[in-house]
Amino acid sequence: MSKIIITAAVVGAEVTRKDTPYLPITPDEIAEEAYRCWQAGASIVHIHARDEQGNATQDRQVYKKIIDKIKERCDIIVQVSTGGAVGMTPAERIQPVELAPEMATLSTGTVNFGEGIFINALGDIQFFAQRMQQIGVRPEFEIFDAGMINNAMQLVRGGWVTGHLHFDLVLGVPGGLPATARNLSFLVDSLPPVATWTVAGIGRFQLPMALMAVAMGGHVRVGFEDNIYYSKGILATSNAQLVERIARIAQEAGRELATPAEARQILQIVSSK
Ligand code: KMH
Ligand code: ZN
Repeated sequence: MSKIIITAAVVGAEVTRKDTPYLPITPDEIAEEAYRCWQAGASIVHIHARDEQGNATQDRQVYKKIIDKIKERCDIIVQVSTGGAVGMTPAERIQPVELAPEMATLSTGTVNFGEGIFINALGDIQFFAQRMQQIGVRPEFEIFDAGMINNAMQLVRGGWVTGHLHFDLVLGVPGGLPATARNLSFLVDSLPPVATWTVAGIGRFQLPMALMAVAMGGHVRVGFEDNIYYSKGILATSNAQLVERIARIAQEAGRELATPAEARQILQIVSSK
């Protein structure tokens, strides 16, 4: 079986300190959490930024602080969010891409997102994709529902995205595709054969979806952005704890962990910064 890439989504935009006291918020805290996840076996860290009040921000300077502090500590691949939080404008959301990180997320469709609507109009998706292509940032397609794979392939056919294709199948968002084995299998079957994929199960579906990905040869995403619990009613005390568990299980199942350098090869990220 191929090596497995673990992505740690350490903060997100929605979780608050009221939900979990263990949420990293400041650049130092987020960088330290990324480092601990790297030590535990993660090779990608998916980051969002927070302002001093703990609210989601796409401010380029805050992202810069986080990225610089991560790079001081380890060689984990930094993947910035272009999703930001519901209600942000495309101009706000694109900011961290301008820092030329190795990767960024690219959501390819609009979806109900709990009480809100996560809006991704076609023109905006093309704008994000174009800027990533100009700057040399590898996109990870964020797929919240089946039609978003078609939208991603439309971007590929239109030349907005070139090179290796990598998908994050986000299952279990209220308003998106539910996290079931059948849905995961259906999405994976809908991808082009050359693509790589990871799965992000939301809430209590994080672990079962990750287990399926381990068995199916996919990659996994864990972390507080998607789930704050270690088990029913018991908060995880760090993102690293969630990484450690899936790293241990994956290795037991014969999936060696990809180092960041190996993940760069698998995802064909050319420039190692
Ligand atoms: N916070 C969500 C509305 C991404 O990072 O690209 C969008 C999100 C996706 O988190
Ligand atoms: Zn995110």
